[in-house]
Amino acid sequence: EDFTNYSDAVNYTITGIEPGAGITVTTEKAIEEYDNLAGWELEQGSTGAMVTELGKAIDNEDPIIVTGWNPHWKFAKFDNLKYLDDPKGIYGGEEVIKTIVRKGLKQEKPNAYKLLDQFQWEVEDMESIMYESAENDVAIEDAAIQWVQNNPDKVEAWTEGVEDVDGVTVELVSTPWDSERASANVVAEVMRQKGFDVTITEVDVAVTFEAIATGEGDASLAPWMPITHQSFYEAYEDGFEDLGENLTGAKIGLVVPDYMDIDSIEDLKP
Ligand code: PBE
Repeated sequence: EDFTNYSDAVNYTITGIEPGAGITVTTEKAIEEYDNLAGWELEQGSTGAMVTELGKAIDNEDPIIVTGWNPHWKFAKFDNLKYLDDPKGIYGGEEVIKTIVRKGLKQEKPNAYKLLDQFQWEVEDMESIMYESAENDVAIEDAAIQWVQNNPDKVEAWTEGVEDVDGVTVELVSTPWDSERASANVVAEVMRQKGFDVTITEVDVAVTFEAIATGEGDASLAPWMPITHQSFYEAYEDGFEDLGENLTGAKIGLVVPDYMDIDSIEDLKP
């Protein structure tokens, strides 16, 4: 048996996540652009199912190729994962996560705008909430509240010059991944402490951008750029204001266990 023929073993299938994810769109593009991926398929489902499949494969030392990203706790849970090189640069290099707000927010809710504009944190901050939730079975909401309590210096920087308010509503629109659930819940908690009445609505990537562009939602901390959500961003960019990065050092790509003897997307056989 030829164990180096991973393509056959995985049935020419990449194990993906939700159909609406940016990484799903990007991977469809990779399948088109890499000649050696002609005839390959992206199996779509959910992040949970992907992680389950990945865990099973690793238990059996079976080959598997998944759509992966950082920050995510799978890299801590499985310490043997690697990104495949992407010589065509389809998945880009460094990704950042941005804050976008609806037009008019600055005039109508200046203190909310100021806080959102000042929010920015590090990969390690976001990961600590995700790990706490995944490893200790703590709800992201609770892990986020705990993080806010443990990080007064950061909270102080984000709230500098922000006045207390009395029940001003803020509608945060977010995507359903742990990374964005962490940022949304942290910012929501900090805003609540300043007197805002905050709701978080979790929707698809496309709906996130649409909601901010139409003014249905006030803000989102969820856009991954410049590659992951590029098509959504460009479709709606006339309708929102971009407040810049809230996190740098994110990444997306194709991920495999390191017992697989390949390094590049181009090593996959057609
Ligand atoms: N992700 C996590 C999302 C954004 C955050 C990379 C899975 C995606 O849209 O692909």
